[in-house]
Amino acid sequence: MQDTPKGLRLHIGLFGRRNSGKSTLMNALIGQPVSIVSPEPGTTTDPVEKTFELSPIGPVVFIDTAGFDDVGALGTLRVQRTRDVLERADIGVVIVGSEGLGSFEHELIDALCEAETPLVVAFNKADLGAPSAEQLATLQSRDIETVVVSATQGTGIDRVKEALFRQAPETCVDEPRLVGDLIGPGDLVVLVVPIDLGAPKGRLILPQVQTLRDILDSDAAGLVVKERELATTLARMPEAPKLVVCDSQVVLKVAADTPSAIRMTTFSILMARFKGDFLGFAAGAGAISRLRPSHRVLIAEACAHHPLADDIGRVKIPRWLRQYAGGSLEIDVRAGNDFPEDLSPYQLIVQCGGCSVTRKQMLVRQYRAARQKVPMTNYGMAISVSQGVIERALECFPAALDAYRRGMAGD
Ligand SMILES: Nc1nc2c(ncn2[C@@H]2O[C@H](COP(=O)(O)OP(=O)(O)OP(=O)(O)O)[C@@H](O)[C@H]2O)c(=O)[nH]1
Ligand SMILES: [Mg+2]
Repeated sequence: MQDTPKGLRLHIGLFGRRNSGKSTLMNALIGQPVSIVSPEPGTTTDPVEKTFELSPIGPVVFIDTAGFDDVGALGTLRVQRTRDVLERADIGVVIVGSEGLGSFEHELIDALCEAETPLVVAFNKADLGAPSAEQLATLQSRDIETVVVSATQGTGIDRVKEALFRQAPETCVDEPRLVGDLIGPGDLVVLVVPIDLGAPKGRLILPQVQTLRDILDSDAAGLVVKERELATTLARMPEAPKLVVCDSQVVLKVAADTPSAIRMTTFSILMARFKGDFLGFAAGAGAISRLRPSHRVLIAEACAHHPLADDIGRVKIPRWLRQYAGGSLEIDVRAGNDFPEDLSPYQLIVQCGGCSVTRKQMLVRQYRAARQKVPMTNYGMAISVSQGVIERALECFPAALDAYRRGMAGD
């Protein structure tokens, strides 16, 4: 973290009236008493900056500021400093104290909105009383994210972090390569693409196209076959390919037809790495082995597609999971943005590949599951587990294989 130049870090400004609890909240977010706290209004005079590794965003700078309602000659100067921070913050947190939303908070919110700076409104001091439902609703109707916290009690702090992550620009999240780091110039990769009823007419699907593109970007060569032609194609090749990548639905056949000396994996596994926290998904796949009858599973689909008769998320995966658990499971399916706030009733979450969501959106979901200690995996990994080939498909990712095994053990 120390190597990241300060200018490249995301700057998160904390704003609000005097005594609203800005400094207490900053300390709670960081987990250290960096900023001075006191019951005396006007404790923070100059902006206090603290760099921090805010997982999973990465390095950020929190900036605590003087109260926006400060008065007097000195107070006016302090407010000016706070306005400077308001201008340079990448994200603003507006902290509302016991007085509720008033003209100062509205001024701050409007200034941030006008500058198109993403913001989160934190209703603090929840231990002293719940915020007004009407005020919460007003902000929500403006699409402003709200969080209820008690900075002194430490409740809701993770929600603030999750909200900050959601509000952070996409550009602050590094995107790993799809396959580029597994292959080199001149290598050959075989892609196995089943053309079944579920395949769209006349084209390939996005993960397949993206993988092909990454192969070309790596100055490598890609060969595309259906699963039926794989064995003869491999037998005909004078040199073994560097990697075989297949659709999860044919993973069993492809694992059988690919000699063990050749590395193989699935598009879903590559996408899990590209789109989310790969090790988290692998550990979640391990947790499938801990499913027992009557456990509750959430199937999360990122988009609201029209389900097919033998839909993967609604029919196939639930069926496999029930077989795995050896009895009936309670399975809830949620589509689109309907990802529950409270995940604690679930023993497992199985998320779709997420071709329609960004990496950041996926990481936010995984963060929410992780902080509630609910294992989360994705469709492709779940399928490879159900087919008994997950270990083979993770061989080229030793850290993920290790995470999977730890997930099985429940570590
Ligand atoms: N009950 C309760 N008190 C809180 C909470 N957060 C902060 N306080 C108290 O509110 C007072 C002000 O907290 P600060 O963090 O110094 O507030 P501030 O917004 O930084 O204030 P200035 O620096 O003066 O602008 C302190 O006495 C805190 O202990 C909370 O969640 N619940
Ligand atoms: Mg302060």
